[in-house]
Amino acid sequence: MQSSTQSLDTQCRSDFPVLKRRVRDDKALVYLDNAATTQKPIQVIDAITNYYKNHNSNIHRAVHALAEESTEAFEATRSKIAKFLNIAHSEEIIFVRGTTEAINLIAYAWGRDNVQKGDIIVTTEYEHHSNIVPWQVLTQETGAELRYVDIDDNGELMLEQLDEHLATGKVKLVAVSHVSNVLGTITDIQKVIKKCKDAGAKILIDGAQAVPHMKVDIGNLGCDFYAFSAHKMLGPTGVGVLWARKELLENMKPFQCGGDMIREVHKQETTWNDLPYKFEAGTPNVADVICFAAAIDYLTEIGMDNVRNHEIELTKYALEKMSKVKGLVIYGPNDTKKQGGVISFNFKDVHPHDVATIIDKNGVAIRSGHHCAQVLMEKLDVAATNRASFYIYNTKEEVNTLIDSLEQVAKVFKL
Ligand code: C6P
Repeated sequence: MQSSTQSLDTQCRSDFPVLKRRVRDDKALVYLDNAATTQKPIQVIDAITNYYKNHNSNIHRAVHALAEESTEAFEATRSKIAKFLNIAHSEEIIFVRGTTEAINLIAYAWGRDNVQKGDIIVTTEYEHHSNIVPWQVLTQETGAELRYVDIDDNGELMLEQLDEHLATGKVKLVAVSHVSNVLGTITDIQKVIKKCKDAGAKILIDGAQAVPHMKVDIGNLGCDFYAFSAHKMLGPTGVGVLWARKELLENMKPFQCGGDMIREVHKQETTWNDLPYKFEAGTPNVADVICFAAAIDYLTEIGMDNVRNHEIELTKYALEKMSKVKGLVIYGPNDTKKQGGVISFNFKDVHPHDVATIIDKNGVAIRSGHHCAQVLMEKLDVAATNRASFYIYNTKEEVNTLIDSLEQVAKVFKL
């Protein structure tokens, strides 16, 4: 990374080899699909190569040198995450495959023993399927009820509905995104947590679109469960984190059985390992957990406030320019105080895939589709949207290319 007097994108862009790619008839790649997954800096790519070249070994088992080195590096990532998110007890950090697996772990290991007929689970209209379907399955199996907090016309949660649900006294769990992956809406998480605590309900936060983009202080949030994925914050795919309060984890049964999660096995019975290993069955994703540490180092060096400020600047710039493109409808708050670096939009009567295909010819990569949020699509009364999402390496010039490309679309469809 270069000097900090330069803009963030200038400081870090050259660390990302893929951003030098030319695509589609030699166009410069304009990667605006960061909410799906971010690109990886050379530091992360080198960390994985270094691990396989020099250290590869299973962990927590053998006593030889490589096993010791790998175990130490794996556990060092856990400690680094604890520091990054202000978590006092690193044994509360469970490595999983991603946000989806983290939420499923809670739905199975906590849900099956704590939710029953007559209970209510509350989620919201702007959740990713990963924070809806596990609760549908759980409530269908147990006879509990699944309720929603709706969104208003600005794409913000109608929290008075949460009050109504909590007032029943039957809510066991509220499961909510910290930041919506489609609208970019930032949930007033402190307010939601306070309401849940006052009502005695547990609270799970899907932080997949928050931890990569802003400072998150899990230690002081006061929630019960928090989930996020490494691949959305410069890290590798196949690694995610579930954080949960120790006493909850201690009282939960294991999610999967075998390998590291075991203390003693006899013919008819088994005892479980201590936290966090009780929830880390089998050989974990050692290489990717270890190289995730390089991603955290990279973000720490930048500073999460700088990450957020850069996204605010780009999003504000993009929203202003997009509001002038003919026929373009923008969903969500349209206000960077309440919105992360995500903008969803449609051209009236033009299918989002057509928009994405046309602008891809200019090298502009956005996502089109339902974004794994079909409940939200139903609410917006659309089958799909286009979505541009920004990260540390994106530039105002790239936003200009997006806008020029959208103007081309408007011309093609005579809007
Ligand atoms: N959203 C997107 O393009 P996994 O796949 O387990 O790492 O993350 C799932 C997930 C859960 N919650 C939120 C809010 C998310 O945004 C995602 C992943 C990607 O929006 C892929 S669908």
